[in-house]
Amino acid sequence: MTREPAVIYFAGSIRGGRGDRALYTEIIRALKKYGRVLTEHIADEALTDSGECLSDADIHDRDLDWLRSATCMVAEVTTPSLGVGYEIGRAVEWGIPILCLFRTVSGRRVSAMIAGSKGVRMEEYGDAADLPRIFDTFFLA
Ligand code: 6IA
Repeated sequence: MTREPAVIYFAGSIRGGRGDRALYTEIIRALKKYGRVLTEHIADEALTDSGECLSDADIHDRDLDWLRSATCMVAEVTTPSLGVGYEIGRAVEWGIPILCLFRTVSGRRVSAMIAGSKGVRMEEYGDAADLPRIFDTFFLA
């Protein structure tokens, strides 16, 4: 049986902090093996408040439309982000499968509201080299 390519909503911190932006590029590259990524702009270096022409309300509504249309969500949660947490909550509510990626080396701990949610699959990793194994299990197992 052939498997349909996934429609992937990738979430990562924007106003929460851009320290992991380069890593988001690697994650998106690795995700493309499994399907279409709706949110490649998350890794865009040019994504700044000064360059954004949409209102906050337009961004919110557009992103939730994309999230609702996705077959799964992958969220990098090492850099804490209100927006990513909110998107995870909505995806849980809608029954969308969610993979959360967290880098243990950060010395941080993920919010209990994410780590403790039954709707979330949490995977800890060291660096991008660990992603193919995690993605194979999530998408192909
Ligand atoms: O609270 P945060 O900004 O860190 O939230 C990031 C999350 O919310 C991401 O996963 C995105 O899906 C969504 N999001 C938040 N802001 C934007 C945005 N521009 N464009 C697209 N998605 C967004 C906001 C203005 C920005 C250029 C600073």
